[in-house]
Amino acid sequence: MTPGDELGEVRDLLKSARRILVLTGAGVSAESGVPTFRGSDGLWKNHRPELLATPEAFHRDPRLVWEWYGWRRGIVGACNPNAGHDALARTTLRNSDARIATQNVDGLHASALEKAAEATVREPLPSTRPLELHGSLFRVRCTGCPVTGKHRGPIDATSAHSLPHCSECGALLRPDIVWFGEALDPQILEEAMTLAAAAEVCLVVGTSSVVQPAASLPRLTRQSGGRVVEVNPEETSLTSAAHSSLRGTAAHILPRILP
Ligand code: BJW
Ligand code: ZN
Repeated sequence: MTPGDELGEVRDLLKSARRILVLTGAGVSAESGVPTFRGSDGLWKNHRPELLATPEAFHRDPRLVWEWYGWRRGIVGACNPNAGHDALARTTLRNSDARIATQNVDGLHASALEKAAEATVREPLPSTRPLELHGSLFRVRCTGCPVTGKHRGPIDATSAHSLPHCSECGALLRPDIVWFGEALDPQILEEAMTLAAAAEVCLVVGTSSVVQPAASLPRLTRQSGGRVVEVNPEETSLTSAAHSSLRGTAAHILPRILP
């Protein structure tokens, strides 16, 4: 089959399917200017995950961890959704049985959805909200009480005192992000697993598919008889288990395959 035939086949599949789960990773935001994690230009090339993205790292040196997340907020805050986010947003607005589950913490799917909803004068249903499996760069939670909330401002990491603190109990706030060794929000994970098992198609975009439990979602679709389609310029850990692998970038391929 030529790449053009495969593209057309996937387009037909997505046109006829109703229940679609889209699983995205850092690659979907790469063309917006957000760095990925693995690979030659990835964040983990120059930053050690065990010093920055674990609860132990935060306990040891909250200033260092907040400094890193403040830097990342600055990068992501200057980025906009790309044609891939936009195509996915239009699909989830049109089809209430299509849902995005993202490993990304950049909020770009939600921004694209807001933009698409404005363009159609259609209020997005709460059910179109992307499932943020690994949390958000722009939310915090308290280390001392159950407080959580939005937090978009710059981070002053010059001293332990200047870091964000809880207005309710005074304890240190932390990024509301799922670090290595931490459990995902059980409700969000449960919802993603249910959608994956029920999906006619799981469309997997821009993830190396090595981080669990997210990487197992497409396998649930496959086990229950659904199709798995991958969009990625590179081969990944999922490729051998995917029914189709479209080699190309998210911003190039997604507008060509989504109805
Ligand atoms: C393009 C493109 C373009 C480029 N278009 N594509 C052994 C030891 C220790 C732990 C484990 C272990 N084995 C398994 C584990 C568990 C661990 C895990 O999976 N580790 C693996 C790495 C081995 N998982 C966890 O710890 C998870 N929790 C857990 O398991 O809990 C269990 C538990 C249960 C009950 C109680 C307690 C615990 C949590 C995982 C959290 C992951 N967090 C991170 C960082 C924090 C977020 C942040 O700071 O931003 O999330 S890790 C990092 O990887 C980030 C990402 O969301 C995640 C996935 O990465 P992603 O998105 O796939 O990015 P890349 O860079 O890997 O890939 C980019 C892809 O895009 C590439 O394929 C490119 O080709 C492609 N691309 N340009 C399309 N233009
Ligand atoms: Zn508190």
